[in-house]
Amino acid sequence: MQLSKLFLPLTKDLPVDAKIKSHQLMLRTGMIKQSAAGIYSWLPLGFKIMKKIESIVREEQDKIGAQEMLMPTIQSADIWKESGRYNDYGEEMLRIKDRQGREMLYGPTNEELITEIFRSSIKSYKSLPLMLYHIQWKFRDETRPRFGIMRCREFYMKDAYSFDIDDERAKQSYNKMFYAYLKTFKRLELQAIPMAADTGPIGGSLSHEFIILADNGESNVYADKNIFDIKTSSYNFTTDSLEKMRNDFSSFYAVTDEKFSKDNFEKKVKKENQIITKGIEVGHIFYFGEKYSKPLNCLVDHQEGKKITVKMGSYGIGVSRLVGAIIEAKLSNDVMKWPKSVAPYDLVIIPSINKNNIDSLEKSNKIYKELKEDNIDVLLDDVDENISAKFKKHNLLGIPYQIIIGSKSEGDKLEFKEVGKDAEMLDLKEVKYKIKK
Ligand code: 5CA
Repeated sequence: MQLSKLFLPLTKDLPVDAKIKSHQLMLRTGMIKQSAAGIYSWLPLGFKIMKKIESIVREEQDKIGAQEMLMPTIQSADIWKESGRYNDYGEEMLRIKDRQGREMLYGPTNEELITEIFRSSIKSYKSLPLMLYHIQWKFRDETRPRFGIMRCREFYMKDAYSFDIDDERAKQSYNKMFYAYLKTFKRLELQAIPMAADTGPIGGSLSHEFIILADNGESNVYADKNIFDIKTSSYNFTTDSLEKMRNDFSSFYAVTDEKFSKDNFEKKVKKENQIITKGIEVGHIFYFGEKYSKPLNCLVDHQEGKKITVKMGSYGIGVSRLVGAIIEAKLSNDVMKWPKSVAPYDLVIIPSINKNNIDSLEKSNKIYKELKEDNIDVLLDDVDENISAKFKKHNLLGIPYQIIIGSKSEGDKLEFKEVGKDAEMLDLKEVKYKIKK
């Protein structure tokens, strides 16, 4: 892509309510545009990054055997009345009437709808275990939408649902998701800590929030620092190993405000291991057994003609929130570096276009074509502005690798830089090797 053609409306004047660095960066680099309070359009740069995050989330769900589907954003109020949540959900739910006067709503989550789909299609225990997920927009009429897409009203979520015949097997499904979450966040180069959590309006007895440490996080975090040393790679996808993984995490104190007790913290965690900090919730998983399947009468035939109520869990990841969370974790001193797995481009070519360097754009164009032919997703900064303005802009865009075509790049050797590291002189073959590695 040539930067001169990219729809990238950079902003200099930030609204006063852009208080945290991710919100500011997303506006400055034209990733999003607010259309109403807590509702945003995703412009090409932001959308591309979010789609890459979504792909990683999807791949890790598929790997554990969850099946993707798509439910609508608009739901009928009827099933919510059956579960009893239509009243309980309160003002956070956006209620709508269609032209026939039927009560509808914009889904804040999908436990009811998925249970209805399951109960009308699955009759036998032989179809279990089953895990289904979709990645879809949600709406919650938050009282105070803030921090840009971090706490907004319309947001993009991966929500998965598990169906099992008994508690024990349901916990195995829970552990599989727990594992998939750790792997997902690792691929996003984030350190996410699972923490025992309250279940709120979703309900249930067992729940974990996945929290990323960040100064601007909304959650206060109290943890034993040893929890950061647990290596996900030391577990495998067997029932025993997954159970051990969850027990290992549970053996260390790690909670947010709702579960915090000063006495317990001081009793369980040695002074030198105590961490008190802030974090961002990027995922939340719940085991709630029969909370929805019972009122919605979701039964399967079991052996000897017995019918049993299915046991369910639900598992959310804030896909759009993750874009902001990654910025909070990776932006430092006004220099952004996207993790390679989700970077909007693999590499940017920055020519210094000025009178002394008329060849630089031509040379850049040649390199650009060659890299594209080799399937490297490259951005060419062909905008006519001075080099220091360009560097400033690219510090914010955060493309992890740069080729700078200026006085230093001579002959075959190109000035190549990985953001945050020293520049080196490489030929194009070496550049390709580095990018593809
Ligand atoms: N039904 C369950 C699991 S599928 C559920 O809705 N869980 S949740 O309420 O915890 O939301 C899941 C994830 O969505 C959260 O961990 C968070 O990352 C994201 N999320 C929740 N509310 C918002 C919001 N207002 N703005 C942006 N992301 C949000």
